[in-house]
Amino acid sequence: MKPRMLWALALLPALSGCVTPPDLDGPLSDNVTDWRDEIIYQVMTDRFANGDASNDFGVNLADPSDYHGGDWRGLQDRLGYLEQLGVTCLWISPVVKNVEEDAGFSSYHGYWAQDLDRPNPHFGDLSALRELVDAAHARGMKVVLDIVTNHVGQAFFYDINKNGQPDEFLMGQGGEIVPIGQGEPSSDLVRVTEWDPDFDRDGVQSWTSLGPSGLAPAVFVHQPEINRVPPEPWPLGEAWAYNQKGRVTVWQDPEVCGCPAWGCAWDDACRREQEVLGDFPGGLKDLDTRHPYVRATLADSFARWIARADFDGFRIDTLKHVELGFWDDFCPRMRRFALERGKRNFFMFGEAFDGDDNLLGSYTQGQGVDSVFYFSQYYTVFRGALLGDGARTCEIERLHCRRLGCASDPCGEGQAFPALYSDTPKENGVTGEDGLGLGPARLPVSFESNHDVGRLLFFMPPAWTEPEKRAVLHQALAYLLTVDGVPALYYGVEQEFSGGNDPANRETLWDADAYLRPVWKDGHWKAARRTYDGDGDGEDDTLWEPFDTGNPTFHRIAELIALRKAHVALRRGELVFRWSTAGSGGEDHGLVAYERVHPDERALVALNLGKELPSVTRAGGQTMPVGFAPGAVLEDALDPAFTVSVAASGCAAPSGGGCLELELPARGVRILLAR
Ligand SMILES: [Ca+2]
Ligand SMILES: [Ca+2]
Ligand SMILES: [Ca+2]
Ligand SMILES: [Ca+2]
Repeated sequence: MKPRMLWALALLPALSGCVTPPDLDGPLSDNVTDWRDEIIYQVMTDRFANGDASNDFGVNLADPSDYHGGDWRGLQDRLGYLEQLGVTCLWISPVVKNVEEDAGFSSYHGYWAQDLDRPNPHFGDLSALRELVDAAHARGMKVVLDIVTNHVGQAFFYDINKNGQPDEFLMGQGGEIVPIGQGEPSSDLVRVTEWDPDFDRDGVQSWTSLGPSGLAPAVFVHQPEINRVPPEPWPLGEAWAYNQKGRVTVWQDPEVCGCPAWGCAWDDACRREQEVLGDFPGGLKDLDTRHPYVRATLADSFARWIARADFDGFRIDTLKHVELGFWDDFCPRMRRFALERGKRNFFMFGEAFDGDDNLLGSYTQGQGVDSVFYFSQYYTVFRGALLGDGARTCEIERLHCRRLGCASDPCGEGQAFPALYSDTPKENGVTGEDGLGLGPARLPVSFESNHDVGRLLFFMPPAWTEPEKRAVLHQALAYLLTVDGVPALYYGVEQEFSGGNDPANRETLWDADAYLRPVWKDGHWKAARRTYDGDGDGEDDTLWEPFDTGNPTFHRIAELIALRKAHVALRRGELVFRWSTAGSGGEDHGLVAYERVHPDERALVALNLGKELPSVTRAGGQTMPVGFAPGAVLEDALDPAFTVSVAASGCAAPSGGGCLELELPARGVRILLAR
């Protein structure tokens, strides 16, 4: 049967229940003026809000690895909450039908695709999804869909011993097979699971009692009770659609590729081969994305989701596990599809879970993604500088040098920095308000946490008090919402969630238990509802409610977003560093300051990352050069009682600018605008 006929058949049952099937060729809405104006909010749909009990099958709130019941209807019901926070764009979990469960875990996160053309019934039907997107658009909010092109769920096993069954056994160096429990454990025996065997560049090999027996057959299974059935649409149910090389092992063992203990270089050929062709951990089967039929199927399936639900962009999973050439093919197809239906500025940002700007920057070249999820910033700024003692804030400036280029090293240790991120707009790519294309270097998607890393509060030292932790969280949010690019918040940060690594960082927003904290009472620890000072009397006596909108962090985020919306400099201004420190100690220890410069206005943001002492922009008798004219009075947008004047001398001022001596308390932040 021809692929196109199968697609048509696959669509029919999925559409039952819809009043009107969506017109896949009809016009789409055009919603985005300039992506730098947007504030993304990442929602894990299953954990955000439960608006429809009728889809609560397989739900177990007590188990963090099970479905909890959140759905598109619930999200739609809570759009007012998000509007109050101020976010302008939802990024929702993958919507496609998944394998239900695997090894005791469920697919509540949505990353275990089984059918790319049908919605995940836990989240609702197609009409519920379309209603959510339409309701968001009616409020001026955009919706970005999370997609995976690299792999599907655990759909098949490799029948290494060719007995037709999925097995787990021990195997010696010579290929000898010893069933579990019937052999002596020895160092040259390895445990093999046919669901998830280790990487073999020649393809996963089979063995029989007679010895090597060629490629291990990929055997699809039929377990409809957990929806573990061959993936759809065609050819995703065919073995040849997969690379069949087994699970990437290079992460666990630096010696696999003969690399040093700290790991392989980003462009090491052996590392790249494993990352691109290996199965993703958890037995997620790697698609042969080089095959033209596979490419066509992925492009057609995801384009149909744009048409069905009127999405405004894609967040693309596992970017570095797909060959670079794929993105040069896939992304232009999506841009063309959206543009032909009247949707300009369709935005695609990719996730390469890696702190190396060489690697991240490589994805911004050519005609691939419009932007990347800014992992190098996450490690350098949020996990590094903000949680540190304030030493070497020049590393923050260096981060931006790697992206945009710098003539000299801000740490004073030598060389110039070439820009590693492309500043060349894509053909038919996203533009600013003036219609001119925006290159990836202008659009990194910044985040302080996401569903794959622990919450920022989780990583803060236990010795810090609650107010100290909150101050650092607020510094992080101030940086996130005043730096250039596109900021992305992870749901729950506004409720001060503090979960650790997956799944603890995927708290259930509507569940009162997610708002508990341990308190010492009557001689032992008890779980009690968190409280805060809601009326300003100095006592933390306001009970923290689910979807709380009165707590200090919800309030601070709303304030920062309102500032970003009100000041074009904070959204679209050039980023110019004014102050950073290269060593520890001294009166300027811990200070970092940057200006956002726009033709219409400028803003100055200063943070003291030091945890003990106040710090001042003065070193060697020189103060901070700023772009504001001498005599200008600057006011702190977060604390209007604070003002400071720009001096005519005291530094090497830029043309038209002046000098500023600014003191900040430990963990302090100021956002200064001309009064
Ligand atoms: Ca539900
Ligand atoms: Ca077997
Ligand atoms: Ca791959
Ligand atoms: Ca109070």
